[in-house]
Amino acid sequence: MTKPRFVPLANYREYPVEEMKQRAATFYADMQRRRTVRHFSDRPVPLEIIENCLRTSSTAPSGAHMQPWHFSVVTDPAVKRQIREAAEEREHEFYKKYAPQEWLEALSPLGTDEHKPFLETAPCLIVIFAQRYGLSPDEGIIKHYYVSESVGIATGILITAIHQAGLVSLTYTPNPMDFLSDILGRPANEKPFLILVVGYPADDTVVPDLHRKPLQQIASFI
Ligand code: IYR
Repeated sequence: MTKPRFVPLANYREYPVEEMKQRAATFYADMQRRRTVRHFSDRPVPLEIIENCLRTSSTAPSGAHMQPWHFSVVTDPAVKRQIREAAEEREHEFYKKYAPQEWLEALSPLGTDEHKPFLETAPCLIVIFAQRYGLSPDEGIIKHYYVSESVGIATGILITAIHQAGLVSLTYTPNPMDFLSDILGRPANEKPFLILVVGYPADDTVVPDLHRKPLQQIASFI
C-alpha cells in the first residue's frame, strides 16, 4: 500500500463575496456566448493554443487520478482526409440505413447529414481517446476507474478552454468510431471517445436557432 502524501493547498484563492458574484456572472455570460459550429474556416491555429487547451483539459479530476485520456491532434491534411472518408462512409450507413425515424426527427433542427466537409476544412481535429485500462512500462495492466465520467469531464473542460481562447469547436461522434484507432495507430486499451473539431468559424457561419433550458428547468433547490 502506498502511504498518502499531502502538500499544503497553496494555490487556492478566496475572493470577496461581491467579487465572486461578479466572476460567476461574467463567466456565465461568456459561456452563454459559446455555440457549437459546423462551418469552419481553413485558417490555421497556432499549435501553442491547442497545447495549452490540452494542458487545461488534463487538469480534470479523474477516478483514482488515473487521467485516463489521450488526445491525438490531427493537422495533417492527408490524415484529415482519411478520417473524413471513413467517417462519411459510417454516416452514409447511419443516415440511409440504421438511424431510426425518431432519431432523424430529433436531429432535423440541426440540419446535419452524411457529409462532413469540416473534417478537412477545419485546421485541427482533436481525437479524444478513453483509456479503458492503463499499461505499465512492462506492459502490465493498470486498472482505471470511472473512465467515461473522467473523460467526459476532461472533454467539457477542453471545450471551455477552446472557447475561452477565442476558437470554436464541434463535438463530433461518428458511429462506430473504431476506424480512428487504426488511422491514428492507437493501442487496444484506448477507445475513441469523441472528435473535437477546432478552428475559426467560416465567414457568415449560421447556427441553429436553439435555446438553453432556464435554471428552473435544470435545477431544484431543496
Ligand atoms: N453522427 C451523426 C448524427 C448525429 C447524432 C447526434 I446525437 C447529434 O447531436 C448530431 C448528429 C452526425 O454527426 O451527423
